[in-house]
Amino acid sequence: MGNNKKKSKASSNGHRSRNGSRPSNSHVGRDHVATAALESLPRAQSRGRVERSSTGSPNHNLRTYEIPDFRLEHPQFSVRQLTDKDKTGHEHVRYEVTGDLDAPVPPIRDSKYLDRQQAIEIYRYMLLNRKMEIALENLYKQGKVVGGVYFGLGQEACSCASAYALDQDDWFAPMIRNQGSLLVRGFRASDTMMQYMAKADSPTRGRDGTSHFGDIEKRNMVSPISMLGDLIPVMSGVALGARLQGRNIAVMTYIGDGGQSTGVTYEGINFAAVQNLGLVLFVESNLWAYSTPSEMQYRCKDLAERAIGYGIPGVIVDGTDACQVYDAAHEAVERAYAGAGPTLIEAKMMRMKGHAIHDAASYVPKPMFEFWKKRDPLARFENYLVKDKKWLTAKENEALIAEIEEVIEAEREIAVNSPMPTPESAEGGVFCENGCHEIKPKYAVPKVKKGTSGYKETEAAVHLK
Ligand SMILES: Cc1ncc(C[n+]2csc(CCOP(=O)(O)OP(=O)(O)O)c2C)c(N)n1
Ligand SMILES: [Mg+2]
Repeated sequence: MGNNKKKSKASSNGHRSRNGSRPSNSHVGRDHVATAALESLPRAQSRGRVERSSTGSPNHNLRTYEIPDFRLEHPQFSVRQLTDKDKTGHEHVRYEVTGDLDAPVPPIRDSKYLDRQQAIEIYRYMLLNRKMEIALENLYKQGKVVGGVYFGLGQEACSCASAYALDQDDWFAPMIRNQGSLLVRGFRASDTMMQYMAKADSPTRGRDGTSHFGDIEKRNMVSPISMLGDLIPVMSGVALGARLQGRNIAVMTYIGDGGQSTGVTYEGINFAAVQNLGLVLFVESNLWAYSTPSEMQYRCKDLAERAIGYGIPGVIVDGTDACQVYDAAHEAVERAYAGAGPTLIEAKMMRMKGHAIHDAASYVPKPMFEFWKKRDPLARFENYLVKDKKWLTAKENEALIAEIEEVIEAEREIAVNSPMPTPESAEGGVFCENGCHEIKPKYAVPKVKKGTSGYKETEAAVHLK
């Protein structure tokens, strides 16, 4: 990050528009474009639509695909890496953004499914999510946090509206940006606060300072796994387990634009695709992975396009629009219940803080923050509910905000007043001990086919030996 600029050299990573500048129905100039509405394609969203070659004869080798894109705007800008040399000859890397950063903020797209009460409820969770994270930042600054703090600023619509689409029997697995999803699933703000403070009453009783806890009893939550992508096969396995117990459930998890390139991500989605498991995968396309811009992470234009390779539906939504997020999640959940397999939902938005509290994100070009600040999911949804739909009066909105502030203050008190764990408690509850909890089928006793007693040695079995 050099200020003593001499000469700027663009890296070979090029200058490419990211964040989906192509209008949803513009297929001009693309060789492989294709077709499919989410609901109408139960398995794969690619269809071999026969194209005509330039001579007019049908080209049977050319497939076409389509990725539905529900956004009402397609931001047109890109980030490139430059290297500056300072007076002493030292090289400094910085990023530059170019493009249309003055575009007007689009409206919220009306939901096909949400009614007034549900929309307000999602807004309430988003408010809780935002205010909880402000409280967490203050707790950190007061020295009350053990370790770091992660934020989902700018991603509250993605976390809250997605989890809101799940039924009680469904499962979810959050990542670091999804503290809002936990609130929707019934965790309290004080749970997350106490967790960061490693308090005795925290979900892990002080054994973990961040978010590594789950709940297999009430809220059907698999603990976050820090190795990026590893939750995906685990969640596919949860869906498979439920199916063996006679149920098609939805299992929702999240992966970042950086994390989605890991090998295990591919394996997990592929397994869910082949087995038709109800995985609902949100790709949180927030333009950064640590300090690496998305331009330097992958070559395809939109990450939803990767769904084509898996043979599953992929859709794009504006991750700052709670209605779009909810609708896509709801349709994916319905597909899961129908046993129609996984869905990949790319939610485009921006990580509005650094990776965690230690990271000031000074490498992010300021105009990018300004562009996305105008697209703040909470402010946009508030405006939609109060001014566009008139589902909340200004007074009701004020009262709701005041109520949330009171709730967060009470939760903060609970968290601060919880004691630190006693040293001797550290020896228990780390490994599963006899009788610590019962592991039993959640939905029903798995149906197993009774095998015949005779085992036939087939060629495959011999080969496996
Ligand atoms: C397999 C693996 N590689 C690297 C890391 C270290 N790491 C943790 S978070 C992160 C960046 C993640 O970026 P992204 O997936 O875009 O998610 P975001 O932080 O933007 O939500 C990295 C590289 C990890 N946890 N796991
Ligand atoms: Mg990211």
